[in-house]
Amino acid sequence: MLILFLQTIVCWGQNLTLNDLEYFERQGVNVLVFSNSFNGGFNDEKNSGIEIIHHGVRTVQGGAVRLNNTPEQWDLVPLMTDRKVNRETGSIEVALRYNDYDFDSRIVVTAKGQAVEIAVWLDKPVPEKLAGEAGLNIEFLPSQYWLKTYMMDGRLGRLPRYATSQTVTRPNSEKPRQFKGFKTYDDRGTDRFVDPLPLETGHRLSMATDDPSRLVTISSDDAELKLFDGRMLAQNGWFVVRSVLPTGKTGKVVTWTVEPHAIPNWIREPNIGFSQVGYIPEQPKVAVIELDKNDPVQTGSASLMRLNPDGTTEEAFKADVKAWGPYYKYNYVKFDFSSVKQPGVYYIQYGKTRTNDFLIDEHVYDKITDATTDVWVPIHMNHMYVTEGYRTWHGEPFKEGYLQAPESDHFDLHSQGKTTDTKYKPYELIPGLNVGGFFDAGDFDIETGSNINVLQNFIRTWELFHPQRDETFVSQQQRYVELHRPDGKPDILQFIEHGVLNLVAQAEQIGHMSQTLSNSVLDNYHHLGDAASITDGLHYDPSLKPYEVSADGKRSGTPDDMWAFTNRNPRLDLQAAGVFTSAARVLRGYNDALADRALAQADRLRKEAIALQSGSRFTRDRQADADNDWLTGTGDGTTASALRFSRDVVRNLQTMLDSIPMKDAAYKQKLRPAVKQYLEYIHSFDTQNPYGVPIGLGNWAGVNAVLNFGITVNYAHIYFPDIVGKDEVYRVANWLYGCHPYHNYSFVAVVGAARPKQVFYGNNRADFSAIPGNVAPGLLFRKPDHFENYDDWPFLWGQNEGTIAGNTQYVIFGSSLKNIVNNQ
Ligand SMILES: [Ca+2]
Ligand SMILES: [Ca+2]
Ligand SMILES: [Ca+2]
Repeated sequence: MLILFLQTIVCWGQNLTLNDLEYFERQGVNVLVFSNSFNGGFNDEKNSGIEIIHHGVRTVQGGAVRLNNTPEQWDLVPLMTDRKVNRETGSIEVALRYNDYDFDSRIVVTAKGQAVEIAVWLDKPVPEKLAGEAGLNIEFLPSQYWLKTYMMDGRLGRLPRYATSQTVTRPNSEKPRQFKGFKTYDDRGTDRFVDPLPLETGHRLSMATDDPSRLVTISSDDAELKLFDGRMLAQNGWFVVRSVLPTGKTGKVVTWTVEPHAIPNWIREPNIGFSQVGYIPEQPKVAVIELDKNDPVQTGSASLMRLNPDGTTEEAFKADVKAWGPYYKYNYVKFDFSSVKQPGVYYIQYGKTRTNDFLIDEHVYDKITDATTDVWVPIHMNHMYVTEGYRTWHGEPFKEGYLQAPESDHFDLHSQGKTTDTKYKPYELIPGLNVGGFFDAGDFDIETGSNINVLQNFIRTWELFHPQRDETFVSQQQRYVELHRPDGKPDILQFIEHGVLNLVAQAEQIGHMSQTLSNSVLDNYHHLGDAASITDGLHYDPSLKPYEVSADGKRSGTPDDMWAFTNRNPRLDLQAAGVFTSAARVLRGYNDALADRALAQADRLRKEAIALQSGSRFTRDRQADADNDWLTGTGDGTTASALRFSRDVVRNLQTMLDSIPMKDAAYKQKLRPAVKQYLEYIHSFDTQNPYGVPIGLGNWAGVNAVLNFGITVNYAHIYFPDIVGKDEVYRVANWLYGCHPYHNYSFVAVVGAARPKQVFYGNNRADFSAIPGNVAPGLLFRKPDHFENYDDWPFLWGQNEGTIAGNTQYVIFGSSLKNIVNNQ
């Protein structure tokens, strides 16, 4: 009792302190102050400002001066113009600015015992336009707070699972400007916007009074606290606590005391990383165990337990774990059970932590690409009705076709310049584009570059592996796709045909490749639901009033038609020419008419693109052309002998490996030094991080780089098994299927027998669901030392959105891995 008592005293005495990484820390609590800034536009805006990592989970973010009760993705964000760390006062000060309103503020965060004080300072009063709109906000992650209790000034309430609070409407003139002047909402001609009303108002708020791991108390004597539900406006909204800044005042205008509760002596449970898909008997099997830096158990042994078919459990193997060392905020040890080769069902036990079960079996990799090719890809076929059993995934989208985009500095990184580079006038219908193509990702545009990637990936898959798998019915004539209904045609050929149909139509109708076929208005860009209902299916007719439909029922005054962004990019045209040449080769004998159309456009685009860009970029673009037309042999591989730097090997080895089948033995021999260099590159990851793969630190997590790495390792092994041994090919599979930081779930939806991730940023994300076969970007890095992949909150695209380019790249990775495993 005495010892417990003393420990409690020690813990109560532990204060938040400013650490070397410039955030406030005590055991179980990290408070970050603009370690990550807002971006404005493309980057996810739910990743910035003042953030709290609470018992290992980043549950609070968005602390900043904001201009809305519940800011959406495209509401204005403050620009951080300065950040000062003052170690003497134990405080961090940031200067924030809204250029649109010439509005500056400062936020000073100071450690005060176990709490932080967050204060807003103004040198000039809030501008009149923002009076009553500018406020200090902070946001709480709904999936970690819903169904939990809160208390405001002694009044209790429960945070709702679904947004059901109240709203009012206000004149649009009162709404602060949104990103580039766009609007996230369709006001149906009312000229009013929706504003949520608070769930509660007062001066002392406790969030999650029923959960010590999530309990945060906020109090303010000088300002009123309001609690809002951001999901009233947007499904990806968070719970928001806000104090409106007073008008006409300067100096310290709002002061909050924020105290995140810390569970005494809290230690994060070990995360045992292993492959949820399982292992084949002969492969290396190493679990990576991620440990809290305060975890006293950094050594000891782990066991591999076997679940026998008679219901008994036995210890199959036991060994000491080996220390790897620290990597960012955690420590890592490894448990090597490679010696266990007996097929069976196993789990890992380390201390009190046991994993779910997994297989050791010859066939664990046999089905790793099926969900992606049979389910994810056909669901992303645009301009088709797509059905599966009793369920319709979507009707036929965009029946009204695509209009020529006018000049626009647009969203989603798109733009249209002053000229159209086409024979069409702005807003004129460009005929014939509503055919074929694939939805980009969690959104529904046809991103031309990504659609070219899809074709490259499927053409490579076809030419390397000739997969005859037929699980999908595709009728271009009926514009109808049915999953799990074989139609006698290999699905991959049908996907290639579908991709070519759109891209060739672009070349024929526009004269060159579009940048994108995308949404004209922001209010339908964030669409969640049936793709066929994004637009009304009627041609836009500006002579009609908004929302009016013509007497013949074919036109409407609603400006919802999609746009084609048509500024000419010869480099993109060259890429398309390359892929058209390859596609024609594949489609010959399957769809000769389409193969002829593709070849005709390839020849024309190539000639025109080269003529358009004489001069310095010519050589580079010829190389791009060769990269993409990878099997035609136009890339002569001369770069191989000129390789001097290892970064060239990393970048170019795949292209050179792909050229081997068309080359002589001497060419392959010339590649040997490059492959040896690549092996050094592979091994460099063994010391860079505990997982042995390239881990990205960008705002979009690094699965594409990991897949690229995996594909190159696989081909280096296929062509040079004496240099790159077979053991290397399992690195990326382990990472994808569960051996990674944060949690041990498979990053591929439904793949990973026992525990794939549950939620992804697919177009069904509002249902907290996934589209099978999706590959998550994975592990998102938040500065300065936190990796994250939410599995209860799908809405952060940098960690949970799958793309057509990435998911078809996964098909190549998976196909090549299966090929290596099954041809042993
Ligand atoms: Ca897009
Ligand atoms: Ca088929
Ligand atoms: Ca329309």
